[in-house]
Amino acid sequence: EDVQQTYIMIKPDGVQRGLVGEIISRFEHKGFTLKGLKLFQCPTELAEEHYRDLKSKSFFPKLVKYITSGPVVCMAWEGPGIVAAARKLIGATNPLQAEPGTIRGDLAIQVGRNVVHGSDSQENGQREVALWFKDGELCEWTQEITPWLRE
Ligand code: DAT
Ligand code: MG
Repeated sequence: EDVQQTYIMIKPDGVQRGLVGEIISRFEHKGFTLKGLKLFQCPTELAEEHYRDLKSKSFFPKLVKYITSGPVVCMAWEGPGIVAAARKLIGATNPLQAEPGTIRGDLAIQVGRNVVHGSDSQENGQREVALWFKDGELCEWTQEITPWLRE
């Protein structure tokens, strides 16, 4: 079975707007497994490393300022095919293009305030979980309802 890990982050606008519970619920209700969770004030260097592939973009300084503008909620989630599935739950980068029913499609109106991040590949899922969580911050646990979610 194709069990993967992905890094999901509720951005400062999501925290300020009181959307933390709503966003976590989307992943919980889907049936994925939470492996790590924390409220965290992100330092500039970490935001720059997280978004290193976008360093050459004109919006990069604004993006780093936004991500560091208040606490974020960092999450590691696990499940079969979760990297692509989480991207679908999140919706398109531009919330006005995101389908209704997705997090961004339902809860946001602007690319610069799109409330949530999700890793875009299995490799980045591994990289980002390792970047945002220290050893010991992830929890190894058995979700007892798993047989009701997966056969
Ligand atoms: P995603 O977050 O959907 O993976 P991305 O990795 O291409 O999108 O970009 C990371 C973030 O950068 C995105 O969530 C919001 C911001 N961003 C992307 N394109 C932008 C643009 N054209 N103008 C302003 N911000 C942008
Ligand atoms: Mg991305």
